[in-house]
Amino acid sequence: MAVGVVVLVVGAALVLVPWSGERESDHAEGDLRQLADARGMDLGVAVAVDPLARDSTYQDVVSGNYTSMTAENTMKWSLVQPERGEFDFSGPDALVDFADEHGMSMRGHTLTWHNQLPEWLAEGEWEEEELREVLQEHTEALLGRYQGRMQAWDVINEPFQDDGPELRENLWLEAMGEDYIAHALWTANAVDPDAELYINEFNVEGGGAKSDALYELASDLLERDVPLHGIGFQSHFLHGQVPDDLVEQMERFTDLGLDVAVTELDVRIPEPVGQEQIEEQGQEYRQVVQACLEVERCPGVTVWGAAEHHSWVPEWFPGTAQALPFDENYVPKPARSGMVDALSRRRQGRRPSR
Ligand code: 9MR
Repeated sequence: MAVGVVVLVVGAALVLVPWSGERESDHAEGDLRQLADARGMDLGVAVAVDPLARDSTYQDVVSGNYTSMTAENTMKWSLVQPERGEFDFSGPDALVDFADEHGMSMRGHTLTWHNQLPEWLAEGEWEEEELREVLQEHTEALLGRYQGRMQAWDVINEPFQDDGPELRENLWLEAMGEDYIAHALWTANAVDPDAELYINEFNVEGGGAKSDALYELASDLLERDVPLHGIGFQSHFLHGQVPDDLVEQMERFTDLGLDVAVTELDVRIPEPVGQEQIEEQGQEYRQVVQACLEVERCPGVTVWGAAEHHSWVPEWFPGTAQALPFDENYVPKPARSGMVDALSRRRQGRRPSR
């Protein structure tokens, strides 16, 4: 086997990657999209507007491997309503149209969050009633525009503090109190009654105090008949730290009657990234897809980006890289094969087709 060294430019860093000339034939090939469809599972990818408009390889990777798309940024508040009452739907329209043209489903991301808010909203001093009006207008405009075309919406994004069980002190909480969560879900449900409504969170995939707090919140909302349908396990993992008990953690929530989707999967590897870690990462992707297949109410897994050069990881976690199933040349990695492998395994008595 020819083993060389390829110099990759990852962000600002140079990374030496031992590269196997036969690596593709070493791993499971297969039509990822077809396999996911056959297993009744959504396999999604977060997409960005620019490469989707201009880069035909990007388009092929997205539509050739995945069954579903999430808007990585373009449906966020700062881009949709940059000034109060002024909406820009060019990006969201492009994504939703692409999904329709390619027979893909869409997850909407996101409605209430503390990040990527326009200045007028982030810096305003809001009384409860006025902020409710703002949320109502935005929900009607955004969710209303795509009503019937979105499978799911992340209505509540990252409601808890990064590492803690306390609710995050965002502007929604400050103006409306804890009930902003129920209120946003009711508002979204009234506008798009067909969409599955989610709370999407990170650092909850392996249990712990934050996960317990999310569990309490979800239980409380369901007891009050609030329209909450699913929990998103974001799943931004560090290589070597994919939780072993992912299935149990998901089932804790599905036992409440909720769906649990993996919504933002990536597995970042500390540099220098070698072939061994790339191979191990393949098993980690396999593990996550397999976990979703084992959990009856897991509708699917979404990876957070089409290829390395579109990943948020190198910029946000300097010193780590190669978190996705395709590299910066759109070459599929063992991570893709790991997903193929999980989807190809015969299992008994599994999911009814959707
Ligand atoms: O991937 C997104 C990146 O391009 C943006 O700069 C960033 C801004 O906060 O948001 C990223 O997406 C986040 C997602 O919306 C919510 N969960 C965490 C994701 C990674 O930061």
